[in-house]
Amino acid sequence: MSDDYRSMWQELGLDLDAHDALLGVLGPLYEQTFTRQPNRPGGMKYFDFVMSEVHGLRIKELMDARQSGRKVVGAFCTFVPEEIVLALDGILVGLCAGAEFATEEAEKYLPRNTCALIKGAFGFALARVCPYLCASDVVVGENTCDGKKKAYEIFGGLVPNLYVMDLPQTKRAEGRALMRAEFARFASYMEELTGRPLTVQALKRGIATVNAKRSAMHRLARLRAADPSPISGLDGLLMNQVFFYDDPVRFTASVNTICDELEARIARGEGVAAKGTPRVVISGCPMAVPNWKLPAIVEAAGAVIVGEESCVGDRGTQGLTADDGNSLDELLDALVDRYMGIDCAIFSPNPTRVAHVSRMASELGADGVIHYGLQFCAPYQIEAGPVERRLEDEGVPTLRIDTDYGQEDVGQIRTRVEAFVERLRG
Ligand code: BJ8
Repeated sequence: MSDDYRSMWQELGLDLDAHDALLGVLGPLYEQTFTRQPNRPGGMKYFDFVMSEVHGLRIKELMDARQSGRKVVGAFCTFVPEEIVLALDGILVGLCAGAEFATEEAEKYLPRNTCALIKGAFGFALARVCPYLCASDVVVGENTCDGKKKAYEIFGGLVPNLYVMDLPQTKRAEGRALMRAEFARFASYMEELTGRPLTVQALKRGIATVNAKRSAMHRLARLRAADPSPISGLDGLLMNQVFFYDDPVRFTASVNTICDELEARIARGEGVAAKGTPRVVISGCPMAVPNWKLPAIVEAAGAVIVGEESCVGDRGTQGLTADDGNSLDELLDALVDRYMGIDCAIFSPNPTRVAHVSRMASELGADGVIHYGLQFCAPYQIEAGPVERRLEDEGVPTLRIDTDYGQEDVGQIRTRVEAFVERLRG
């Protein structure tokens, strides 16, 4: 990354030494995890470039957009409706932290037994190493699990611009009504922030942009059903991660370009691994950049990951929003229809998630499912039981991995994953 960005980072208020330390780890980790994979599709070069500039060029784009009067909205969760942000000429970026940083500092604010995702977000904020956080005009926190809900009460004291969105815990009519009211409140807030009125035409445009982005990801997901798989799980995950950072129109075009290439590969019978390689779906907690720990272990053990039932994956990209409404009320209702379909474990009960994992395993021809839970994440760790039981009953082998962002348990996880892959081969 160019040194020219240093003055930009300084202006953003980053701690340059700490930020250098972070980039010093991320660069080699990316190189070792991604660029050395065999048989990568050529189109992944675009994603390598995006990642190499994720703290550089993309941040510069955001700053230039702010200069021209656009607003940047940072969000931690897939429930935040990008359609509304785009309709008001804003830009939505993901803020979830997929690495541990300044954990000791974070633990001055949070109990040790808080999930790594929340601790990581605090660590990045306290250490001032996240340019996305600093470049955001508003940071949207969402009251989902208890950990996030209570953490935002403290996080509000660490950042000057936190907006908290309430979210339902149930899919009943009352839950839907709450989401509808909160989306309307968010739309009003964004109107005030941007000084623009939300119009039917603008919201239709926002919906069309996000639908196109999700459709491209659906196309990618379908292509990953081929055997041999035309793309590795690591690269599939990377595209799902970049989904939250890149310009949506450019991202959509890049995903479709790669899909063209994958279609040609499939037609030639080419893949990243031999036909018959054990195929795995990963299900559970979101894996934000640069959380590549478990997928790297799984693919190094000789399996190929063919799908992610995760918010950084199929749970986040599933469904499209109907755009045939003729009023803001109708379009907001359609947005709520789409977002209520997200089967996050914060919903109780949450029966569609179990069915979702099962359907993915069958449609993608998976030989097994690995349930990934972050330690201290009660919603997903508890839901792992019903997911496993349903899949095992259907004859799909499962493995449960509970871990965090540390490297201490890598050896132990590798041993368990290798044994699981052997079971799948058998
Ligand atoms: S829609 S999954 S992004 S809430 S890992 S913080 S659940 S204790 S991330 Fe999530 Fe939105 Fe749901 Fe998706 Fe809590 Fe668990 Fe931590 Fe979690």
